Amino acid sequence: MGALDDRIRIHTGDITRLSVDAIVNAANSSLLGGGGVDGAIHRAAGPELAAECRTLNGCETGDAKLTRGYRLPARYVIHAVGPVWQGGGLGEAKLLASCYRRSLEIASDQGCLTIAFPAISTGIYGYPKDEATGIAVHTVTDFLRQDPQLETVTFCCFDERLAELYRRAVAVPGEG
Ligand code: AR6
Repeated sequence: MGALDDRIRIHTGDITRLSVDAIVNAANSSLLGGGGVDGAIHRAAGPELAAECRTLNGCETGDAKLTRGYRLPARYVIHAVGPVWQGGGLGEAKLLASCYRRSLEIASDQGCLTIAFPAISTGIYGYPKDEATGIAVHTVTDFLRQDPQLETVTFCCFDERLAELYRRAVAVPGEG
């Protein structure tokens, strides 16, 4: 187990291209697909992914479920359901932290060494990006402190502006 700094990476690019043990999908509670990163993951994985998702009976907000990765370079997809931003007074922060934690627990239980996350809830679901990146970094950092197995957690950013927010959050891990 390396220092925490070595175990957190920030990558700018498309998460469907990453050769990690598991990529996390920003899904919705039906798990039946959608737009954004969910659409990209389903397109890259092929129709077998949707077929497996249909057997899972959906997923609660704040939780996550595992499937295989099919045609993706990643072996597994962990489908996490983040909250829709509704102003912050409806437990959004707790739900967002919970879906990061649940994804990490599932990855660890599955024996994954490497996992990559998109910025869950910050697209179609409207979560403010600076707050969401703080929560993501804080939750991942806490998890890595007590989990010796996971080697690297990658925050995969679609653009450089988001990557800069993660760099700041990693430099000053606040309360999230
Ligand atoms: N690789 C990495 N990041 C990406 C990619 C990609 N290929 N595509 C988009 N992003 P969103 P949400 C970023 O909207 O807000 C779907 O319809 C994007 O820039 O994908 O959790 C689901 O089915 C943003 O920073 O997810 C749900 O209904 C982040 O991924 C709903 O959207 C998340 O944006 C979930 O909304």
